[in-house]
Amino acid sequence: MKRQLRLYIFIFILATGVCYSQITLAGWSAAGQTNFGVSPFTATISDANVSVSGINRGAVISTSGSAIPDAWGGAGWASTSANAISTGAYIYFTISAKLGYTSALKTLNLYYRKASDGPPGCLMQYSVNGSSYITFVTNSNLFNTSASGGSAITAINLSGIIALQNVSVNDVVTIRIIPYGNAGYWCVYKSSGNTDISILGTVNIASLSIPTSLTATEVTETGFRANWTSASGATGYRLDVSRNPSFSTFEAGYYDLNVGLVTSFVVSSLNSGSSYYYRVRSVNAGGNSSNSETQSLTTLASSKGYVRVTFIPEGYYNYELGNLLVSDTFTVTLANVNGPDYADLETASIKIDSSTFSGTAEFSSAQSGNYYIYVKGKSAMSTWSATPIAFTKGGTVNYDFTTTSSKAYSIPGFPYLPMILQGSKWCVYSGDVDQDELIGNVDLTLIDNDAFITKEGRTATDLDGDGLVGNVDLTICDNHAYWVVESQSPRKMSAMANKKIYLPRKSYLK
Ligand SMILES: [Ca+2]
Ligand SMILES: [Ca+2]
Repeated sequence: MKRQLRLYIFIFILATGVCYSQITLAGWSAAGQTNFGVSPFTATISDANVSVSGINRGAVISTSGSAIPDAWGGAGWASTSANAISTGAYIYFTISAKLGYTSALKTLNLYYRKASDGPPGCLMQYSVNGSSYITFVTNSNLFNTSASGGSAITAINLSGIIALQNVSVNDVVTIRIIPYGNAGYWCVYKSSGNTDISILGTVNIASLSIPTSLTATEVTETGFRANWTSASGATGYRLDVSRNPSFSTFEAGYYDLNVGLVTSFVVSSLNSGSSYYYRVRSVNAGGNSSNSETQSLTTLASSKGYVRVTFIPEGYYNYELGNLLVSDTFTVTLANVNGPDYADLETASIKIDSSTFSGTAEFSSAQSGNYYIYVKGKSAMSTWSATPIAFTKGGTVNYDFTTTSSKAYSIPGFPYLPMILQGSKWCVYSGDVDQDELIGNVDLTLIDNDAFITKEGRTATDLDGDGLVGNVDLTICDNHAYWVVESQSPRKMSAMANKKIYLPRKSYLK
C-alpha cells in the first residue's frame, strides 16, 4: 500500500511537468492598521507585471467600536453565506496580469484574528471578468480559533483552478472572502512580513499572436494609413514599408519602425503614383511575432506636373558675362497640340534664374499628355516649342530653347528665324512691349514715351533690365521693329493656311 502511494506521487510529479517556484503576486501587511483599517486596503507588495486592487470592505461591515491594533477588517458579519452575498458582507479584491504577461494564481495565504463571537465559517469565490462567482472554499469552521495571537489558515491551493492559471491583461479576476456565521469582529491580522494575506503564483511573458494586416486607408499622393488588428500578448507593433513585395529594401525610416501599441499608423513622405508594401509584427518582452501578411497599395497619381524651361530674354542677356542682368518672372503656357486654335490649357508663372536661364513651371489642372509650350512675358516675344512635349502629372519635363534655333517653332517660308543668336545662345526676342506677338511701332512708341521721362523700375519697356528706360532699350526694339518681327507658332501657321494673314514682307537676319 505504502509503495503504491509513492508510485502515485511519482506519476503525479511527472504529469505536472516542470514545477515553477512561486513568487508573491500580491501581499498585504496589516501591521500598523488602526480602527479596522481604511478601505480599500492597498497591497503592500505586488509583482511588477501584475495589477492588483486594494482589498475592499463591504459597506455593511462595521468599523465602529474599539478595534484591535494591526488588524484590517470589521464586525457585523452575516449569519449565513447567502445573506452575506446578498448584503455585501464580505471583502474582495481584483488581480490580473499586465500587458504582455500572464499570471498563474497558485496559493492563497491568510492570517486572521477574530473575536470569540466572530464568524467561524468562510466561503471563498472567484469571478473572471464579472462572470458568475465560483466557490473554491466552503468551510463552516475555517476560522476555528479566536486566539489573541491570531491564526493562519491552511494555505489554499489554487493551482487546480484552470481559469486562474493563465490570467492575461484581459482576465480580471475578482476574489471575495466571505466570513459568516457570527457578527463579532474578524480581521486580517499582523503575523510577520507582507503576507498577512497574499496570492502566490507565477508570471510569464505572454505568448504573442501575429497581427492581421488590413487594407490601407487614407491613401494620398504622398502617404497612407497602414491598418492591422490587435494581437494578443502584444505590448507594441513594428512596421516595415517597402517598394517591393519581397522587402529586400525598405523605405527610409520604415524598417522595423516602433509604432507603439496602436492598430494603425500614418506613413508619409512617399512618392506619388507608386506601389508600396507593408507588414507588421507584434512585440513584447519575449521578442516579436512573425510578420503579418503583406498589404499593397498604390499612392495616388500626383495632381501636379512640372515643366522646367530654359530660355533667355534677349535684352536681359550679357553674352560676354554669360548671365542675365536680372532674374525675372515670365509665363509658360501649355497649349493643345491640335488646330486650328491650339488652345491654351494652363498658364503658370516662372522665374528664370539669371545664371542657369532656367525655371520650373508648376501645372495643377492639366492632365498628362502631349502639349506645345510657349514662353512670353514683359517684352519677351511669345516663343513656342518646335514640337510638343510629353507632360506628365507627378513628373518633370525639360525644355531648353537656348541650344539651337530649331528648338523654337518655325513657320516654313518665314524670312527670319524664331529666335536670335547672342554669343553662343539662342534668345527669345525682346521688344514686344504690348505682347501682341509682333514687335513694331506701337512697342517702339511705348518705349520712347518712357525714355523721354527716363522712367525707372522693372517695366516692360526696360528691355535690358537695368531699371531705367533709355536709348539701349529703344535700340533693341528698333532693330526688330524695323523688320516687324512676329511670333511664330502653330496657331499662326494654322491662321495663315486659312489665308487670314500673310508672310512678313522682308528678309531678316540674312
Ligand atoms: Ca507688340
Ligand atoms: Ca533699360
